[in-house]
Amino acid sequence: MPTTQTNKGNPLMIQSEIDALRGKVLTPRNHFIDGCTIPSNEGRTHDVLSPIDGQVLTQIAEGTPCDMDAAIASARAAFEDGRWARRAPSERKKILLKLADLIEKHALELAVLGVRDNGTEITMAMKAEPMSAAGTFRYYAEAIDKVYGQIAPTAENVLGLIHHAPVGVVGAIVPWNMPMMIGAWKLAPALAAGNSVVLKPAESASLTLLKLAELAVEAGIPEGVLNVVTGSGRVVGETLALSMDVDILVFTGSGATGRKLLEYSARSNLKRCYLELGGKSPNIVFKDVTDLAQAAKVSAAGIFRNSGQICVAASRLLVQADIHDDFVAELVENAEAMQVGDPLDLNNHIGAVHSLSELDANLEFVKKAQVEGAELQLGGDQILKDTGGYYMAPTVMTGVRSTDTLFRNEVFGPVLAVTPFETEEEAIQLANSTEYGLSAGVWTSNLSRAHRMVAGIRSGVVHVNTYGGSDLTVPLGGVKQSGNGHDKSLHALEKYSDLKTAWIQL
Ligand code: TXE
Repeated sequence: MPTTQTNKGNPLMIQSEIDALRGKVLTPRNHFIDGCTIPSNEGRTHDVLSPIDGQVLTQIAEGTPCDMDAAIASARAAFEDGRWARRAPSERKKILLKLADLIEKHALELAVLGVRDNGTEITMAMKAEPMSAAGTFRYYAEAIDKVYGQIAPTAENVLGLIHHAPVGVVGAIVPWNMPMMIGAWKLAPALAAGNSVVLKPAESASLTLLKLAELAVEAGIPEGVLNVVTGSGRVVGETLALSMDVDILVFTGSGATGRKLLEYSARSNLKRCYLELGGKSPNIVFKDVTDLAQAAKVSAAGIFRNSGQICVAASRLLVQADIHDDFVAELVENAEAMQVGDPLDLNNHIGAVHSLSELDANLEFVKKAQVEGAELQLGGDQILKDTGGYYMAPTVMTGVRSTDTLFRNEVFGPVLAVTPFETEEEAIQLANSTEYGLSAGVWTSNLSRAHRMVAGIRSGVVHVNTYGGSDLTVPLGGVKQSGNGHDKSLHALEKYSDLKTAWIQL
């Protein structure tokens, strides 16, 4: 490959630079507590495997309850002495803007590090990880000195002031898909609002967030305000969630873990829990779609990019019966044109599945769907086995009924379930017949129908004549068992502050 090859969407990316970074030997990583890198108190580590080739990439500290308690104590001390919380918003803004600049300066290094850790194709990772994280820090930095309190319309002899007060210590637990982007969605508004944070990354994708914490201190965020503890969910995640000294929990991950967090909250200090728990998002194509070819192309990208490991992935295609066969054929053609392989090769459109267990689970879903009567139109198998990595072909299954496992359960892999429908009412009924409600898509040239669909679909976001690609200005959050609360937009700030009333007799 010529060393000057760049990616059109990301002119910053040059293959030779990516290749140089991918060869970098990674020393084992410690926790980041109180502004320092600190090993596990028992000295234990665990191997981090790269999904690119299944080889050991490095080791990270295997956290203990003691490590987590130290991080929480550090965050609590930082909050109580006001080293960050009591700084003027305009000062916090300056520091967070500097952090955004530092992330951007290290963007390629962070993107490659993240891809080696989690397998996302670099073309997506660059944009969705460091660049998106930098944008998120910038957004909340710029916002925070424009947030005013209120004066209540009281009688003349009293003054009712409504302040926004930081909540205290925020526990953030994030997953392995898009750790920087999702991490920044939590960290940026939490820090902007003056809180301290203890972050627990996924055990299999901690590296970029550890680097981010170092950059935060370099930018001027005081020690103890942002701590990162690595290790298993069952040990350090549970300790964080059960802590009496953590005021709120923010989480993205599975429904099963979300349930546990609510339980831990009830068993401890009733801390608020905001949960983003994935989805089984319907992407609905009507026969009056304006541009069938474009809809098929976007729909393929909506499920297959990042091997389907995106919470809002368009994993259920509901297509009006009259155009079912044509649309599926067009979509399959697009999927076939998407090249799967080494995620650090700019030529590839789809990288690796994150782990062997995720890959096995994906293949199991395909098998079960076949047993339940669905037809395999494309893919269905592991590919590129000789690389030692975890790769799966884009998979399209038709004839999936609303009672089938594949229709109802999140696969979190490159597996599309296709179901035909006849009428608008049936489309809405099918769209709403899972326990999830995170994202949806509607393709139609009928404006009235588009509005009716937006109103009828129970979901946090409904895309019309597109899928994905929304920016920071709009909230992202689920309804039903996809969770509660919102990341992104000014609304996210609401989670990270309490309303505090001062009632003053004049
Ligand atoms: O999730 P977990 P996993 C879905 C997706 C995927 C499935 C399993 O369907 O196939 O979940 O993925 C921490 N107390 N999503 O196992 O376990 C864990 O260490 C406290 C959708 O990776 O929920 C990690 O940091 N924390 C999703 C985080 O929770 C605990 C993204 C998420 O891991 C814990 C990821 C515990 N008891 C998976 N157990 C999305 N919404 O995008 C685990 N953790």
